Amino acid sequence: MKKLKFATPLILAFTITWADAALAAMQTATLSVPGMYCAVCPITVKKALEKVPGVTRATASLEKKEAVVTYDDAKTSVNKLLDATFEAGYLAEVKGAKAK
Ligand SMILES: [Cu+2]
Repeated sequence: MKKLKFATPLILAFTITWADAALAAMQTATLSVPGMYCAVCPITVKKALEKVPGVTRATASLEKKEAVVTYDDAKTSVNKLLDATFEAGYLAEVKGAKAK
């Protein structure tokens, strides 16, 4: 599984510099998205997050008013995730981030 995730997207990074690639890791960030108020909101947020290059998985919960995003920190950052939700019309903030 891990090998599959790494193989395609990171080959270029590995080629350019090994050091950069070695620092790359899958991260999971939990974003608080208080502006979600109906059943469509989490879908909009999820789609916006999934469009960010480097994001491998995004889920959004109306109930919890949060989104959980798995991403490659060599390709994107929490700030870019927040930008993406903002562009979709939702202010978000980081609840927590951890290396996976
Ligand atoms: Cu809505």
